[in-house]
Amino acid sequence: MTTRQRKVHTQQLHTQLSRAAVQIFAANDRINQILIEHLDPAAWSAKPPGKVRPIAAIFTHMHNVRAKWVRLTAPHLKVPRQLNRLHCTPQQARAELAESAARCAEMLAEALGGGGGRIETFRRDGWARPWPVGPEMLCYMLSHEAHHRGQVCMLAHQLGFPLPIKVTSGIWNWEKLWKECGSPAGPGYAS
Ligand code: NI
Repeated sequence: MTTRQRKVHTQQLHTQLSRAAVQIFAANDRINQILIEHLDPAAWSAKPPGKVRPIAAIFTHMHNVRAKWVRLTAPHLKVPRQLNRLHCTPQQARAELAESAARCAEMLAEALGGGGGRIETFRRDGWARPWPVGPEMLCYMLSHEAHHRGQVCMLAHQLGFPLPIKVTSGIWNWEKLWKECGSPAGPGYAS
């Protein structure tokens, strides 16, 4: 391979990675949207036993953490506004999560696109050591959300409002998620 071919190949990989990251984060947010949509409204701010935050506070936390990632990592993008856990309705949470997901997707596209972007490191928190951009940042972001979704599903169950099976199994239908996010060919295909 010549130097030029290698350069082209590297750029192709970056393009592929950044496109996939955008689709993956969109599908990830689609799962959040499905959960909120099908959650019994009574479960939204119900107080769980013990020192556990209510479901509303979990989703506003997820949004606020995304806003922090964007503020610290890509301040040149429009930083999403913070949500108040006490006054946020499910509808507001859905709208604001869609907004912060779009910003995160923009951030990922720029960070992983290889060259030309302004983002060189991922700063997950003010106290944390920044990481050079790469697939790790995407994995970290997804793990955070999946962790909290697990809490939401468990809390809904404990509070007496279990999510229907079509929802808990639907969030694993990745072909459908991809389709709903505008990628009809499904995971792995450039569509
Ligand atoms: Ni968290």
